[in-house]
Amino acid sequence: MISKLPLPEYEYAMPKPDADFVRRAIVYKLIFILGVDPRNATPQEWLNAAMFAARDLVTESFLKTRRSHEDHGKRMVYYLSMEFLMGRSFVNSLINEGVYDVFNEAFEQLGLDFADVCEQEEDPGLGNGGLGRLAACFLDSMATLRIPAVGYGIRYQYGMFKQEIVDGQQIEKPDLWLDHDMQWQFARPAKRYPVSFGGRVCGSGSIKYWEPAEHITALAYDEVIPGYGGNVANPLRLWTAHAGDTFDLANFNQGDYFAAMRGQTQDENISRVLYPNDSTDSGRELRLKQEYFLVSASIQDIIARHKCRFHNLKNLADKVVIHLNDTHPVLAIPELMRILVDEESMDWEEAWGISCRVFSYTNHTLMSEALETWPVDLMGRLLPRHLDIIFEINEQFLDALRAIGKTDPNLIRRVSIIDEENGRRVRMAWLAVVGSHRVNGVAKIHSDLMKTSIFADFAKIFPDRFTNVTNGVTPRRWIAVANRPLTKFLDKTLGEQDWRLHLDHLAKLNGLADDPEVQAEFAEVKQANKQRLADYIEKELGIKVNPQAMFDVQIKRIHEYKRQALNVMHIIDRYNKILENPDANWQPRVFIFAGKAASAYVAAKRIIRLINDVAAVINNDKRIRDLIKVVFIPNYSVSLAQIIIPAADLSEQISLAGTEASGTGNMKFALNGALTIGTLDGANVEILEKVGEDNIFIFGNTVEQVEALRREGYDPFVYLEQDSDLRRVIKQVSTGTFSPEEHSRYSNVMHGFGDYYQLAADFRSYIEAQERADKHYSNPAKWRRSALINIANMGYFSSDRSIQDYCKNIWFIEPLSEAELPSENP
Ligand code: 26W
Repeated sequence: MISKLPLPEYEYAMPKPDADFVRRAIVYKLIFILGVDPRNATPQEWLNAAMFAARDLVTESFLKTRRSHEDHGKRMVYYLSMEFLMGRSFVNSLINEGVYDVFNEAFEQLGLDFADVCEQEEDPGLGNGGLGRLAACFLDSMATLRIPAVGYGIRYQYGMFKQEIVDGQQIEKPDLWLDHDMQWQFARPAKRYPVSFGGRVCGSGSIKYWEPAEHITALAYDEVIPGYGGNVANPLRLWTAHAGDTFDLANFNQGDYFAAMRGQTQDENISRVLYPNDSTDSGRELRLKQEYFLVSASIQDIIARHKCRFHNLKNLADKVVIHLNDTHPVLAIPELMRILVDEESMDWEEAWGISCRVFSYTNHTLMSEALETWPVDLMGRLLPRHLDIIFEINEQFLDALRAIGKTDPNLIRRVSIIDEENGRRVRMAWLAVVGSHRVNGVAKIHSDLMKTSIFADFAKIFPDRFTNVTNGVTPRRWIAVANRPLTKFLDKTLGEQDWRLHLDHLAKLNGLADDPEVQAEFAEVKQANKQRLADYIEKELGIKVNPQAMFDVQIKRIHEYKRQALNVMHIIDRYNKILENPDANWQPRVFIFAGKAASAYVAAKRIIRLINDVAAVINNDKRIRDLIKVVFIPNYSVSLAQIIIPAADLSEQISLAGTEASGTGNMKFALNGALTIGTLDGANVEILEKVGEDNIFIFGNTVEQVEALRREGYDPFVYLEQDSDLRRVIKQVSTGTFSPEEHSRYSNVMHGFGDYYQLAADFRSYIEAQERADKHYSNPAKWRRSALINIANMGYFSSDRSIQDYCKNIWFIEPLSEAELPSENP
């Protein structure tokens, strides 16, 4: 621990944020940390050196922040998540520390291309999609708002796979992100905890304990999360599995060194790879082990820290809140109960009272296939004592229900944490609801639906437990890092108040949206970003796109419910109509897609192939000139989003109403001045409220209409019969117009066309919305006005606002006050 006293003997050479100093620091790191001669250093090595130099600047705030938390006995929030999609750290840290220009200048002095050096950084893909990126935006906001917080996750050796497109199809390649740079994280070899599995439960009655069979060690790495403004930095602690302490001695002593090592490698598999699956629960043993690995190490760490600060656990719930990012870390509840009851000898009632006050839970999806359940057998084998505790929690919960007269066996069956019907499974979402003091959804519509669908019974049992926190995104990464031209424009146009900290100040643009000068400057910003993306596309894919065309963008995980296929159907329809009527006043468009499909999700992979097949036919059809270009940009990631989003004119948010919990891409696009074409789903509903119906293109059935169709027995052929354009599109796809070398490739689109996500029902309304978008775009002043109004009204969607909501209604956490801020150095 660092000393609390300003001791002279702890004086050190303080890093100074000026260009001269920074240049020297970089060269110093290059020579003395990396052992590289500056005369033959590669851009990668320069980056590594610069990252060491930048880390020095954030480390002071990092250590001081922690000391402030301790000195003031702050209540802390621990954010547990199996995924953190942080994006690159370097430029983000420079911006948050306020030293971007200084580093830029230092690189100029070195005669190096700063942008090129920054491009060398790996983008750690430790998440699948929205849930992981939300966790990253939240960490940024928590540090910026000086919230006493720690993130906990897994340091997967392989993150999200790298996607290549070969012959139009997705190929997965391993993502060895740790190969090049690891200097951003502090290894904490002293922070290690045993994580146990298997074995049996001993004891009887109220005295029970777990005798595990197997132990793995969790080792900590701390990533520094600097808040904007440079005062505060919080840790993201990532665990890695380490078998070093648990050598198979039996094998070793028999001289079978290799057998002993084999076991070690298997143990270390726990943190080997991120499950590349964002919907259907894998049900695989290793995933459950990963979840417990995160939970066990984190809870041990939280308790150790609490004991060190307060010396007893009675006040745990006053000082600690643990947030569960979806159900993935929900084993934290039985784990805390086990420690309190079995190891700390607390009685069950007191422990349960504490536990419920400690935990809160966010639900991120209503789709039943994504709700985690684990077979009782499997859990009993890996975590016998936890299973016991879950049974006990369930029994007490059901008893309490019966005690207040809720005895209906159907209700009891529905709310039981143990699903007795599908081969006995533990319902993790039920456990999360029963064991937390708050449960929230991520957009208004989602939180409402939660209470009427999956959690309907629980909403009646615990009416005060359910709440909403609409998602948000950090303006630091999604404007200041991703969109330098817009940053300059906003700084100039908005004046003093820093929109990076108070996104509401964007509202000033409402009064300027008609100003021709402001519009012209904004147009330049957008054009510069479109040119940058056009250059990227040409360099990476060899496709020339017209930077004057409308950039129509859909980037996100590839999923049937997100309906990339509906987008493709519009493209084909437009293609048909241009061929029919080539001389009409067509608005040129570039359709841009990016996104990964889970490796086992066959239907999603077929959508990728369809996009590429359609692109190949249309892009090569001379008759289309450049009225349509279709581009699938491979290997979607945070860094790629940073290039694409600022360049978008139209943002496709076209999920079937009731399926997208919130979406956060929708917010990032609007914040960067794209107009949304979207359904009344997720946060689109709230975006509509903020920007007004003249500045967004809403289409499609509402949740109520979707449900009514399902109830009545949805029949896509009704729409096919009515709509000859739709019929033509489906016929072309299913008979091979876009797969001339294999006509039957998409034939099953027609046969057994179940259309679960009701594309046919929304087709016509989507086409009409696209026509409104064309018309709007044909009037540049009108479009720019709408774009500016979109930006102006995104203040609400700052993740700072989301975090403030969490602090007020869920976590009951106060930020460090001015007086408690980390003080000057010793
Ligand atoms: C079992 C593996 C697994 C992994 C991730 C199942 C489910 C998930 C998540 C629920 C997927 C996800 O990222 N959900 C998204 O969360 C975002 C942040 O709240 C929302 O904006 C998106 O609408 C939601 O799809």
